[in-house]
Amino acid sequence: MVHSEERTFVAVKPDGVKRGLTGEIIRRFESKGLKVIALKLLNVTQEMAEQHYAEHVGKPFYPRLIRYIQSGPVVAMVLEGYNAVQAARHLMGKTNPNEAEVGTIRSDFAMVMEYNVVHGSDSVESAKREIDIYFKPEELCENYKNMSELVVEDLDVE
Ligand code: IDP
Ligand code: MG
Repeated sequence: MVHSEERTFVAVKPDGVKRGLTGEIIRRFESKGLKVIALKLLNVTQEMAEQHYAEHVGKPFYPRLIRYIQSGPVVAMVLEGYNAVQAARHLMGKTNPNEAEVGTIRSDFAMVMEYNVVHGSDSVESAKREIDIYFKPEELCENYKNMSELVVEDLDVE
């Protein structure tokens, strides 16, 4: 990983997987230039769900959120790249699909806040925490380069 790169945790939520949107969602992140360095389909356990959404304990939508993330398999991934956290959030759009900008994943594929098809970390610290919930260190593949790294290396030189 070169200096200006960071990592983020992204997941296609159960509604996205069930609707067959996994490929389309990954394509958008890849096309942007983000590099997939870990990827798996899994069922989220109660313990993982509670860890992932610890910040939302006590909110009215919390019980539904915990049920939702366990309502089918999710596709979890780690994306690496320049400004990865913000880049992924920008592609996803706002939490409420009806406020998300047209052209973002949530605007294009979701109707309501409860089922907004994709998760993305909101900071580098959250990303580290969430990656640890979903992946073992050895599941991250760090030993290959994608095209966007050439751009990042150029930026680092300046
Ligand atoms: P984010 O996913 O855009 O980071 P958060 O505020 O972290 O949004 O909320 C986590 C998830 O909880 C959202 O993606 C959405 O699925 C759900 N959620 C958030 N706020 C609400 C709400 O007001 N009503 C119902 N569901 C919500
Ligand atoms: Mg969040």
